[in-house]
Amino acid sequence: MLGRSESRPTVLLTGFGPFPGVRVNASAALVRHLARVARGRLPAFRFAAAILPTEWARAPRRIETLYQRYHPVLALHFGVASGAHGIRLEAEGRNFCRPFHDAVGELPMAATLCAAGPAQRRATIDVPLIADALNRRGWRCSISNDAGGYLCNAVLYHSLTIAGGHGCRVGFIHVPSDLATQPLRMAEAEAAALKIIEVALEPIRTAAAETPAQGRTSSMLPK
Ligand code: PCA
Repeated sequence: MLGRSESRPTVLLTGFGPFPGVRVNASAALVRHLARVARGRLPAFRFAAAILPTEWARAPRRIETLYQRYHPVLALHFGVASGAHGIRLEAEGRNFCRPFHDAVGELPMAATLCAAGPAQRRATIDVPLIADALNRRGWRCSISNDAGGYLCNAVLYHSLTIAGGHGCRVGFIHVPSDLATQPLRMAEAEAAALKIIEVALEPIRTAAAETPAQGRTSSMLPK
C-alpha cells in the first residue's frame, strides 16, 4: 500500500552549492526553508528539496536522479545572480555553455549542452502570469530570456529536456546573491517563492480536477 507521502504528487525544489566567487550560495538556504514552509501551506503535495553541485558534469546527472526518484509534477530551480535586483524568472534555457570554471575548477566539455538538442527550451510554468502575481504583491519581479550560460542555464535546459518525458512543469528563478540585505531579504524571497509555487501549481490542480478518477495516475493531484 502506498503511504501518505508516496501518494501525493511531488514538487521538486533545487538550489545550488558554492561556486567561484560565491562561497555561500543563498539559494541553498532559500530552498531548504521554502520546502519546510510549503509542506505546511500545501499539504496535498510532497516537497523535495535538493542542493545541486555547481558542476558541469555532476549537476545534470543529479537532476536526472532526482526525476527518477521523485517523478515530480513541478520542478522549480533556484540560483543566485549577482546582478539580480529582485526575483528574475528565466523564460528559457539555451543550448550553450560559457567557458566558466565550475566549483571543482572544470570547464564545460563542449560549447553546447546537447549536440542534437534545440537551440532553446522554453520554461513550462506560466512566466508572465507569475511575474504579474508577484509584482501585484509588491515583490520586484522581472522576466529574462538569458539565464546566463553558466550552471543555472544548464540546469534549466537539462531539466526541461528530462521533464518532457515525465509530464512535469519546469521553471527557473534567479534571486540576488545576498538575501541578507535589501532589495530582497530571505523572508521576502521565501514569501515570493511560495507564491510562485502556488501559481505554478494552478494548471496542475485544474488538470487533475478535470481528469476522471479512474484515468488518474499516481502522479496526478488527488482532488
Ligand atoms: N548561480 C549560477 C550557478 C549557481 C548559481 O546559484 C548561475 O547563475 O549560473
